[in-house]
Parts: sequence; C-alpha cells; structure tokens
Amino acid sequence: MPNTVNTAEIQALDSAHFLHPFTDFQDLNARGAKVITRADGIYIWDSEGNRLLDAMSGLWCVSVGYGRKELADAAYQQMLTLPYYNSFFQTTNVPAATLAAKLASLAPKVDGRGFEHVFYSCSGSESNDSNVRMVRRYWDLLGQPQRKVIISRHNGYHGSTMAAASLSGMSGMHAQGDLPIPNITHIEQPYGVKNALPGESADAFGLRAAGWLEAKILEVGPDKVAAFIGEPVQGAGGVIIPPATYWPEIQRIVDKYGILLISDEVICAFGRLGHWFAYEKFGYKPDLVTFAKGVTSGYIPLGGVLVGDRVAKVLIEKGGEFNHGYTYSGHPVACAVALANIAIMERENLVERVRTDIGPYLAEKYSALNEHPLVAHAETCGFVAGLVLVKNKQTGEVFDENLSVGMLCRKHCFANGLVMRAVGDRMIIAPPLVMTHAQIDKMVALILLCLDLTWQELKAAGHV
Ligand code: PXG
Repeated sequence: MPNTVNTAEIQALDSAHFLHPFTDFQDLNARGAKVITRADGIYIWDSEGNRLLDAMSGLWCVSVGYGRKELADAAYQQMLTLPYYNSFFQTTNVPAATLAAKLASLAPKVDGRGFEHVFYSCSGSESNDSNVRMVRRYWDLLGQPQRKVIISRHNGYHGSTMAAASLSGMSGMHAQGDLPIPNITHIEQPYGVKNALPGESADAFGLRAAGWLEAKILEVGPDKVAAFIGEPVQGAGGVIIPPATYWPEIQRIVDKYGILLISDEVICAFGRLGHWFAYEKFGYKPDLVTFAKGVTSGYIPLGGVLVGDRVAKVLIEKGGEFNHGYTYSGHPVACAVALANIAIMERENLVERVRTDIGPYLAEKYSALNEHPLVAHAETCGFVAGLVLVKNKQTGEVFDENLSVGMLCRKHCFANGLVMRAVGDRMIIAPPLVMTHAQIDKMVALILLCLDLTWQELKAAGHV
C-alpha cells in the first residue's frame, strides 16, 4: 500500500492539539509521536513504511489480530440497522441482550454460582467505577452500610477514572489528584522477585502474600470491609504471575470474612490465559468480573461487569432503581462487534489453542531466554510473558533505576521491528492469540536480538 501520510504534518497537528494519555507532553512534542497508519494480522505499520511485529496486541486487546473484515462488517451492518439507542428507559436492543446471554453462557459456574447478568460500560475504568457502586449498593441493601472499604494491591492497575485510579496501586497516579478517594486501601502485591524472602519457596511466598489481605482486613475491621479486587495476573504492573497457592488462599480469606471478591479480568479474560475467564484457571469464585479490551479485540470500545448471582439477586430483588449507568451502556454497535469477535474466537478455537498449543509453545521458547546473560525469571502464563533485566544473574542484582534499562531495550525493539513493553526493568508481551508457531519463533528471535543489542550497549558503557 503506498505511503500517503505526511509524517511531519501529522506530528505537528498532534503536538499542537492532542494531549496523549500517561504522557509527558513536552517530552513527546520534542520527539514527535510515531504515526501508526495501518495494521494487518500481527503487524502494524508507521507512516515511514516501517513494519513492526505487535507483541502487545495494541494495548493487550487485539486478540484476533488486525484486519478482520468480519468485525468491520458487523459494525457496518449494525450501524445501518440501529446505530444507537439507549437502554435507560425500558428499552433494549438485539445485540446487547444477545451478548449478555452469550457472556453468561461463557462464564463457568463455580460451586453452583454463575454469572447470569451483565452491566455494560465502555471501558475497564468505567467498569471498575461500576463495581464500586454495585459493591456499596449491595452492602447497603443488606443493611450493612458500614461496609465501605475496598482492598486492592500496590502496583495493581484498575483504570484511570477517580475510583478506578484509586483502586489502582500506582503511587505516581495517586500523587496527582488527591487519590485514593476515601475507603480504598492497598496491600503489597504477590511479586516474588521483589517481595519473597531469601530461600522462601514460591508456594510459601504465595500463602504469605495472601496473608497480607487477612492482616489488612483485621487492621481495617472485618465489619467495615466490602470487597477485595485483584487482577488474576497483574498486567500493566509488569505481568506479575502469582504463585499457585495465592488465589486459593485469597478465596479462603474472603470466605472467612464474608467479603466480596472482584476479579479484574480486563486483560486476562477472553482467552488471554487459555480460558474465557481467568478465575477458572486459578480456581477462585469471584462475585464480580471486570472485562473490556479482548471482548471486542479492541476494534471498538466496550467494557462491563459480569455480575455474580449472589450480588445480582440482591440488586434485583431488594434494590429498586439503581441510579447508575452510561449513555453508551449496551451500545448496539459495540455489542454486535463483540458477538462477531466471540464468534471468530469460537470458530478458530482460540481459547483452547492458547491453553493446549501456542501457550505451552511460548512457554518452552521463553524458558530458553533464561540462558541470556541479561535475563532472569523469564516466564509465561497462557499468552502473556515477562522477564526481568538484571545486572548480575548469579546474585539477582538489578540495574540502577536511572539507567532505564527497560526503555533502552524497548528502543532496540522498536528499531528492529518489534513492539515490546517495558515496565521498569521488566520486559513484557501479550501477543495476538492467532499467532502461528513460525510467528512465535520469529518473535522470540527478535526478542533475543534486542536483548543482545541491549547487553552490548550496556557492556560498551561499562554497566555490565
Ligand atoms: N483494569 C485492568 C486490569 C486493566 O489492565 C483497566 C482496568 C482500565 O481499562 P481502560 O479501558 O479504562 O483503559 C486496564 C487497562 C499498560 C496499560 O501500560 C494497561 C491498561 C491501560 C493502559 C495502559 O500496560 N490496562
């Protein structure tokens, strides 16, 4: 396809008018944003004609890959039929009702408890705001209005609206805008590299990390705690995969104190970990499940919450009017695209493929990266993966933060046609679920090349 975009012109418009999310505006304006012009399969192209293998699926969302005509057709047809109608005043639409039923059928029941209801939004952030509203309403309706506190984790990410940013455990976010809002508090994350004791086994660490929840419940007062929220695997925090003992112990603790459990699966649902919903993989029983991103493969904004039966029953039977919702709750075009996206995933068996084929294949390839002198803890879970860049493999010594080693590695990735994300000194990927074995080989070869180039640059500067 000919390159018809004038890069300098778009960059000038961009720096003059577009305030980007999570961006140092001056810094970006000095560099000029990379202009992404098109995409196909697992590749994106910039305005200079460079092709990049997108190992981040956009931002953890383009599960079925780029260029799926079926999704464009679904949007087009729905726009012609019914582009918009609200669902506030006793009306519904065909895609929203159909998708709600489909999601209910995809969410596995645990111990007889399922998810027969869905509350729609447009994003993960809004969905988590809805969670806060639903959790508080639930306890009010049960005559326990003092249960207000929601416990979350440091370095967790739950979005960027006021409530979602408060649930998030990112200190940089809290420092701007007087966050967290009241009645949200945090515990430490189950990140063994940072928080395990010397010689402590992963299983023992998982139990100890879950124990921080019980300690916090006791500190706050068990009768004041409303819910605990966590990502099955922490995504934006750097692909932090908890030990196998962690989630079952969290479940035991929330059961013991009778508090609600929110599984934020904005990244982990829709096949990313080899299951439609990730709570199934880790064997816990959430009351609310946040979703977004993968539900439409990012082709159009859609988010929502799977509302578990015990919460739904109270909201429906005792609730009266629930004074909460969005103009675009149950947007017909977004829901039609989601249905088409799920149809592709079912037809191509993508969820099972992650579980039994490409997930294990990626795990095998990734474990070999542990041989690299710069790498520690290369590990995968389903189709996400992370590794730590270390100064000394034997001792586990990390680099001085000021060296921004992750960003250095990311620079080499971009220059060599690979999109990989750096979170501090962790390099992470979440590739499209349609990758072939040959494409996985190619991606891992590119990762190795970029690790080598990073190593050489650090060596030349005397840092290793
Ligand atoms: N929960 C989780 C677990 C997420 O990963 C959100 C909520 C918020 O979703 P919205 O749609 O409001 O953005 C997310 C979003 C990153 C990065 O740097 C990750 C996200 C968003 C932006 C950047 O990895 N995840």
